[in-house]
Amino acid sequence: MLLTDQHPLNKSIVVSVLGAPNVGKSSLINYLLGMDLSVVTARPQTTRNKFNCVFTVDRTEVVLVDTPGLHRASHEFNKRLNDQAREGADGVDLNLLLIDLSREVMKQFTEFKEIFRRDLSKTWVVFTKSDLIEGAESLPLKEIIEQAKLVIPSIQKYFVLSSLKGENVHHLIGALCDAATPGAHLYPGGDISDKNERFFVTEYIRQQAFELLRDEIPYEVAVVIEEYKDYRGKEVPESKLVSEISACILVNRPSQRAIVIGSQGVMIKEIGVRSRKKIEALVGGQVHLNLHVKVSPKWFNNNFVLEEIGLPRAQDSRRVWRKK
Ligand SMILES: Nc1nc2c(ncn2[C@@H]2O[C@H](COP(=O)(O)OP(=O)(O)OP(=O)(O)O)[C@@H](O)[C@H]2O)c(=O)[nH]1
Ligand SMILES: [Mg+2]
Repeated sequence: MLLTDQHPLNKSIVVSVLGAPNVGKSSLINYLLGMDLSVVTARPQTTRNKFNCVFTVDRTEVVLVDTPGLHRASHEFNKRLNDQAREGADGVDLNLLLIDLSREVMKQFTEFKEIFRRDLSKTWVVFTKSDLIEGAESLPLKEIIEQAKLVIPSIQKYFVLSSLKGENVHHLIGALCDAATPGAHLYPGGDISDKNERFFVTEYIRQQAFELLRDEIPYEVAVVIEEYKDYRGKEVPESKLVSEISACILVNRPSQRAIVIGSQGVMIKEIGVRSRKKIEALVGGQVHLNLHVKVSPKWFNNNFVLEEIGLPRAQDSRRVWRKK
């Protein structure tokens, strides 16, 4: 789109949000968006796909790219997560590298550099979870940043904030708006993401599975949509019904299927009730959600399933098992 199609004072910036798992990438994004769009849980490796989302301040559009946390990976599935993070930084104007203040700080820079395996373009460091550290602003962060620049030379400045409390986030917002350059908005029509509702439906179901299930089970769960009927703008069978959705929760082993269903179906019912609330808030109306559980042994090595859940082959992918 030509700039002349839009307001002449429009500005835009595309910003990746990078860092280790669980440092608060999605939480910061949700705070900036002012809504719970991205999935947040207390577990690491919650986010599995990179996606864009957008907020505007006056005439400035800020496009944020949420990414999975970069981590050491030997399994095919984890390699694909890391590749999503690397791709999330492709072609952006700026990278935000999030560093969790409640964990060892320098290690996060060195591990990031080692796993990211590329040179980062223009980077700002965002120290997160400042509410967990007493006197966070009096920490020797300038010195830490000087050391970090030896590892990642493209670091330009840093922020210290808490997405939980909203402390200091306005400094980051101001700086992002200042760094935006004149140009057309990439999402002029009011869209808030490059992913569609189906994607967020699977995310919200998986979020509940992450929160309600224990041990390794959440990591061996994937969600795929089987049927998605959207009645908006159509003649609807029931006046308030917006969509009818059937989704399948994939698990690795039969014993996990029994746990996800729960005694007399209580667990799957709870996952359904909780995720439906979030889905209804997203689509703005009543939703029928039909969930079931399927055993798909080693789905995390199955190229078809991985592609279905938006994780294409990574550069360092191995040959993976294919279903005949
Ligand atoms: N105390 C505190 N907790 C936070 C803050 N930001 C995030 N958290 C918590 O940290 C945990 C992880 O947050 P996420 O936003 O999911 O982290 P992430 O970096 O997106 O994690 P992955 O998607 O797994 O890579 C959640 O329990 C959040 O509530 C913060 O500013 N303060
Ligand atoms: Mg996340």
